[in-house]
Amino acid sequence: MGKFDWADPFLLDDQLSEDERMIRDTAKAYADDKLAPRIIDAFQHEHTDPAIFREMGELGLLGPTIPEEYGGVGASYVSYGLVAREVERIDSGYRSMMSVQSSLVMYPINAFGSEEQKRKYLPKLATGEWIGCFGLTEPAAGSDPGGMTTRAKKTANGYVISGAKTWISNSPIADVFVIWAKSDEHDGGIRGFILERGMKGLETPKIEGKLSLRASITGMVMMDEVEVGEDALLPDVQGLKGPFGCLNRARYGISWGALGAAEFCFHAARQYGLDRNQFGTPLAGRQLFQKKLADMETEIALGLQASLRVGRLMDEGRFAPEMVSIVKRNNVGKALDIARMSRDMHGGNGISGEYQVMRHLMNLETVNTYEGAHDVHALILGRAITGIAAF
Ligand code: TGC
Ligand code: FAD
Repeated sequence: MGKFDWADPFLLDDQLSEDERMIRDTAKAYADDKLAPRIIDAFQHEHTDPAIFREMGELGLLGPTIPEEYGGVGASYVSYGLVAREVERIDSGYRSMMSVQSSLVMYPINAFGSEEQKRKYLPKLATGEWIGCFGLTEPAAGSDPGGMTTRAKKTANGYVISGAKTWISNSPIADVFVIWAKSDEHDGGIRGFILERGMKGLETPKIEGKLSLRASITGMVMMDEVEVGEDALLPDVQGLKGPFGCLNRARYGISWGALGAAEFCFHAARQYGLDRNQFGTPLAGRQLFQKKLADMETEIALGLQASLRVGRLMDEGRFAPEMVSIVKRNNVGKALDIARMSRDMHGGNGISGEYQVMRHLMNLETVNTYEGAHDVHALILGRAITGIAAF
């Protein structure tokens, strides 16, 4: 008979390769030593530290799946998920900074970019010397990005881009902007462009006062006739499958990351229940308390197995976007429930920043909405199940 480990009930650790365990351990050590000591203050003061990109870059945590010749480490998607889990165990905002850079900026340049674009941008994004952002959402086009109004007009030497993107992670501190726009040269088809800080007509105002993801800066990208050369166009993709191809990877990473946040909240509730006595016994000795812990452990264990399976299929080139919708939707929804439950189990202390569970709860509200809102993923699955689009 095997031994039962409450913190790793299905022995996930045994399902990983040595390389995967190594990158996971690197991410965990970094998260514990460098991110955990910063987060309470950073969240409280809405402070984003750009040095985090360089620190992550030094350890190979940015764009880990990108080939070595462009600055990545050629790691598996399972490794990428494990990194997201460790970083988000500390804070969803830190994972956001990492996943935008990796899946939404480095991935499209590697997958859809020219050789010159790859050589110019990827190595500096991999070290964190340059920070990237991804502009898809607009004030009037969120869940329906096909409704975007940002336009790229063809000129003699390139394009002129005008429009506004909103809710863009990293934008106020970004050097490199992957922007999706409708191009008149391509019959209004959606194309990707790489813009750079300092271009005339490009502004990136910060969105102030978020109550969620406060350690990850968010802003707009305002483009007023920004002139770019031909070399700004990502040559190898046209249509929504460009941005969605990036989102598949980022959403998959989030499915692991959200469970990292859930694990933090589960472990914190367990410890709190062991330490805190009421009515003469530890709270952890009460049936209702134990049922909640059992529910948390069950959902986390099942969700991790599902993400691992999708990651393995991604590494084999056999994943379908709907698989990603299942794990993004389920794991984030369950993480949100777990964070809320953990907050409740901490009683009054649960609302203080010091205990950190309420911060995770507030963060997960964003995670449930971005990268395809919870209900939008239900509709993606509903379409696959019935053949009828209900968007
Ligand atoms: P639809 O007709 O379904 O598809 C249009 C074209 O795109 C293709 N496609 C995909 N390709 C690859 N992967 C996927 N997941 C794909 N989904 C669709 C599709 O095959 C088709 O190609 P083609 O060649 O036939 O033209 O498009 P629709 O307009 O009906 O879309 C509906 C819906 C709901 C699926 C979609 O719009 C959606 O997913 N909406 C959610 C929007 C979203 O996720 N936005 C995320 C913004 S980025 C962000 O939040 C970053 S936060 C990061 C952080 O800080 O961590
Ligand atoms: P809406 O689309 O207006 O949706 C509002 C509600 O309506 C949701 O509950 C949704 O589920 C529901 N709904 C929508 N359509 C339907 C339907 N057909 N049927 C039933 N219900 C529906 N975007 C980027 O491009 N890049 C980024 O880096 C980025 N970072 C972000 C960071 C933060 C902190 C946040 C909050 C958002 C970020 N986003 C980013 C934007 C994010 O992807 C969008 O907020 C998200 O896609 C939802 O769009 P929306 O906010 O316009 O909501």
